[in-house]
Amino acid sequence: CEFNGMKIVRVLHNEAEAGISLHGGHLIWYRPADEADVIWLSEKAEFDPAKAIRGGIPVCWPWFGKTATPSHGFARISEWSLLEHRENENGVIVALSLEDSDDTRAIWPHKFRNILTFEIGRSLKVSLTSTNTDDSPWNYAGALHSYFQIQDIRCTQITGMGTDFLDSTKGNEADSTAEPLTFEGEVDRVYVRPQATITIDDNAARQLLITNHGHNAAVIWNPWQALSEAMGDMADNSYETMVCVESTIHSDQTITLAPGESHTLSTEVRVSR
Ligand code: TA6
Repeated sequence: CEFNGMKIVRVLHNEAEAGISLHGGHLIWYRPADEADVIWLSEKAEFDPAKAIRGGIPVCWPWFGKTATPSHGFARISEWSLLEHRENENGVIVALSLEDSDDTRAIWPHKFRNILTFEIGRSLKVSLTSTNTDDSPWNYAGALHSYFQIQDIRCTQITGMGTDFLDSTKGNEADSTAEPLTFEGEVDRVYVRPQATITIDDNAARQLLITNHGHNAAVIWNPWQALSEAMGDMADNSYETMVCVESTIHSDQTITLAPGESHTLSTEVRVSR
């Protein structure tokens, strides 16, 4: 169906509801039955085919950050195709695909196939399988750049990120913190040795358990007040109710795929009380 002029797949199941935009292969909401939203979507999000949607789960691929243009790669601003949708005993499975085209090869000169699978039920699992369909190896980085809905960033604690990180607000300077991680200002960090499961303690009201696979880093981001005010697609105080925790293949540690090889990056989230 349509949502703000975009084609989306809307999932309505007794275990959960979700919306997935074909623009970007972007999950824009996920709500398990009898739960508040798990994924944050900006109230000022722009649904423009040339831009990434602010919030949800953007797919950053085949690079992470501003190492090239467009920022965070082209996957999050590409039109994905619906491959299949079906039900199993846990909920609904939706799969999208994105393959190289003249447009993508003009930006990144390689052949590829990406399959993005969403498993929507009491938990949400997003898996991105990238395959080299070319005749020579290529490297890639990326992230499932999940924005999580929280009650109050000042009352949020995060564990499982590990201690060592590169600080993107200080030119990637190496630093470390003790756990749990709390927030008093802008945070933009690449944690280099995260645990497989990261926990967001949301104001002691609920925990979001995030389990990642196929990653080699976890990024955490909250823009805080000044940056939110500077962004046209975020309300001034909206940083208070969001935090990004990202299953990441870091640009310093790209993954190499030989012809025919595949790799899967995934993230799974479930609510615990
Ligand atoms: O993942 C953190 C980050 O790379 C930040 O540096 C910040 O810029 C954020 O992503 C959002 O990037 P975007 O290109 O969506 O504005």
